[in-house]
Amino acid sequence: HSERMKCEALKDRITTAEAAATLIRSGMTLGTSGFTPTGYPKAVPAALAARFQKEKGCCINLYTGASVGKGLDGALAEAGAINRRMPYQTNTTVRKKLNQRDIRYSDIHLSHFAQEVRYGFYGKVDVALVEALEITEEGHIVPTTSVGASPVFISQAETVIVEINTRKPLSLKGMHDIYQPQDPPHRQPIPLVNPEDRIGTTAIPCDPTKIKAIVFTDLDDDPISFTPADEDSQQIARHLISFFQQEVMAGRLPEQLLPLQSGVGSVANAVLKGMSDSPFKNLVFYSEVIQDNVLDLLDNGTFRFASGTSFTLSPDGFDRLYANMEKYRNQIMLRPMEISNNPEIIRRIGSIAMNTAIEADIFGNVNSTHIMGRRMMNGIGGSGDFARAGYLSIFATPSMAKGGAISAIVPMVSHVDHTEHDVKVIVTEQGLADLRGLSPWERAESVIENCAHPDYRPALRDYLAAGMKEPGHTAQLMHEALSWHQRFEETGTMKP
Ligand code: 0RQ
Repeated sequence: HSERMKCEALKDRITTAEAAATLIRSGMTLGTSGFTPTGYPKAVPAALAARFQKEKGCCINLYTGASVGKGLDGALAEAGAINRRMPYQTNTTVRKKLNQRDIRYSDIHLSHFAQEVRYGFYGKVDVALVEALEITEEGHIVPTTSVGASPVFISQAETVIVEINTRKPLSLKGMHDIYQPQDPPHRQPIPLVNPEDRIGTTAIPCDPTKIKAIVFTDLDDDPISFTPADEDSQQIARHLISFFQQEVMAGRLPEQLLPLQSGVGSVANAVLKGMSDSPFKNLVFYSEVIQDNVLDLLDNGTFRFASGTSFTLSPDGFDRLYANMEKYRNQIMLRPMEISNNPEIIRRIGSIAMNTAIEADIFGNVNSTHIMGRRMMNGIGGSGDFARAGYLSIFATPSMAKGGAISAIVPMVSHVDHTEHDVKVIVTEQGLADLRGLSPWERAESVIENCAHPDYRPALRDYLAAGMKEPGHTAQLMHEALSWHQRFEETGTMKP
């Protein structure tokens, strides 16, 4: 154990997962490591969920970086033990329970979440539970395959529990860059000017007296698999690449573009994959998650550097990373999500934000979270951080869902995550609408003619024509705006 637990004073804190879990009691708020199903604690949550299964009626608030593995939020949700959940999730049991209003879920911009925990907006964090590669001589904590919100949980919590995961190779050490901003009104500019800049430490500072339990484990993260890109997604990627080429020709983007951000989901994956077939080389990626296709893009020279807050890799992807650490060490950096998603940095470096919409309306508002206005899918994640502050903010979606029964281009979105003021470009497999500088009715024409599926274009044109007969600025029909969603709920299709 001495190779990974270097702090002499903490030797007597090494214990079992069951004993460590007794430090977490009903009514507490637990802040854990993990951002996407990687780098989250596994042994203590399993012991905790088993205990809560037996002791009925126990409940905790669970805060994480973003989504985590099913052994953490899924197992606790199955035990009926989650009261509040923040700030993002993708687990099926959690999703079901929050849509039944059994779990109180607050869907928060990821860049806001970390600082607002520090401001005390969400109450006290009783226990921070984090996965680590090692504990240093000083008692500082070296994270594993994600950083997420661990620095803020560790700094705020009274009690820290560390799971040292021996399955994660020590060669990951040095890939992290931990920096925590000061609080207002004395906040200094974050000294990150280039995406490659190292501005912090390789371990998360921690007062060692707060570390009450250390558990050794060798449990694996949940395996992640990716769906291969379908034809629609590949078409979206082609539209985007030709848009970037036009922007370079027009002098609005440099030849190496600007740092790219890519969201989660199958469409976002396909877009990144499509960059491999583009003429662009030596690009920089400043985003949240480093997926398998980012390794591909680094290997084939499309990217020269990638910054994120987590490695969201398949088992093969991890094998590749670990086998080539000396190469990737100079090309990849993991940061706290408060930095990866920080609007100050995103605005400074001029990020090209590419995120996915569930639906978009003809005026440019985007819904990324709610199905039919009511049912929560995942959450806003970091899409809003990048969309508002980016140089360009792009939203992609296939033009139809559910075999054509749903148009992803609607008169009015059933929930708004990204407003028309933040959305610069909408792209579907049909084409791309560049909304910059357009009036509401010009935007509507562009979205209908470029992005909507031909099956739905006539009905959208009729809607716009009727709206234009009403007085006002935006051609919206109050009595019809959500009638497409209502029709779907009543008849199973949005088609008239
Ligand atoms: O339903 O699961 O029943 O098959 O929605 O749709 O096409 O598989 O989309 O995997 O790309 O995810 C926006 C959810 C897209 C994701 C979203 C149905 C469709 C399917 C999923 P099924 P796809 P993707 C930073 C960036 C927000 C967070 C974010 C997301 C399911 O990208 O969560 O961007 N984004 N974070 O059939 C009804 C419609 C629909 C619809 C699709 N219009 N109406 N159902 N579906 N369109 C990253 C982080 O923060 C970690």
